[in-house]
Amino acid sequence: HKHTLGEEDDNPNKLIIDRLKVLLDHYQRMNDEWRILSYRKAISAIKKQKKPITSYQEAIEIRGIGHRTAEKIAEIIETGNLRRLQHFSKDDEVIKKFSDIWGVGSCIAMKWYAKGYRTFDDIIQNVKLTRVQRIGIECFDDLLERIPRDEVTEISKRVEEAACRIDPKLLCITVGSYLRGKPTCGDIDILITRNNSDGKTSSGPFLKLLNTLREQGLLTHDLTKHQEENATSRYFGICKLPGGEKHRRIDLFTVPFNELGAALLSFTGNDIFNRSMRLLARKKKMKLNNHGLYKNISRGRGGDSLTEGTLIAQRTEREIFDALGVPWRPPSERNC
Ligand code: DCP
Ligand code: MG
Ligand code: MN
Repeated sequence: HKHTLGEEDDNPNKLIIDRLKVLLDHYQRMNDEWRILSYRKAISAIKKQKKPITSYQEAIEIRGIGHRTAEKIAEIIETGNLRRLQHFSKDDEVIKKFSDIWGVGSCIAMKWYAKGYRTFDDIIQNVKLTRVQRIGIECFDDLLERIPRDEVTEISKRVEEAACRIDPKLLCITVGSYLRGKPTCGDIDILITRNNSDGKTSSGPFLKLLNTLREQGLLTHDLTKHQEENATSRYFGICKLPGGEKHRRIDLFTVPFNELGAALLSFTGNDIFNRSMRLLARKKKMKLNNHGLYKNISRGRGGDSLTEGTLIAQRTEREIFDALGVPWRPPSERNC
């Protein structure tokens, strides 16, 4: 439910409304249905008031405002603020910290919070964690840090050397923020493909590569489930340089050689640049994904494509830019 700006700025009770909205936001994060409803009702009742509310008594007389809300309104009138809000920001910090654990979303984080857990120790002692969540907690501090560019270069070199020893036709390209020239990276994203003029793909060597990197001790934890021979295109894991200090997130993708351009475009990012390219494709009745660019797409009301369309570009990024009618932009100019 949206309101025009003017409505709120003009309201004689703007301060009260603003403070109660902070409470509402908080309870929405906490999924506290009952309080969400009660604060929504209160806020909409106050918005209808033409005169400033100046006391507890005036507040309680408004339909939709109960005793507790009226007390809060009185505190806002008298002090200009609400003491409760200070506690809330601490609560939100806890939820934020929980949801920063790899494998924990905001839903789980709030569930834990609602059960009264406030620290990692609380969680470890009381929750049956998944394998991935345990890794997320174990490596928590390391994974919060960004990776210096030089270290990404060094890790990439080791992956590439191992790949080359397994199959000299494997091609490794470090993509993501690294390819866009960033001084630090959130993780290491490596695209792996194989020049398949001999008809072989990269999925066999990919599994071997993962095993080699595990044996070398470079890969320390797997975040993806056990790899099946035929579903091996994406690997999420954690790595550490021998003698290095920190665990780092690493993503490895293997793609068919003929799709390399589309894959490069997609995994180089950034995500905002990707979104704008895909939106442009959509406007031209095309579809762009990490496999290629397709034309003659008809879409349903929800925006889902109803037809497969015709593949028109996938081998190189330039082909895709050209087919979309977008001037070429090197990765360093895709930091939107
Ligand atoms: N990507 C995307 N949409 C997503 C996630 C990823 O389009 N929801 C693409 C664009 C990203 C690339 O994959 O640039 C790599 O994803 P990362 O999450 O690793 O993001 P970056 O490498 O860009 O940044 P960071 O330095 O945080 O890793
Ligand atoms: Mg990345
Ligand atoms: Mn990544």
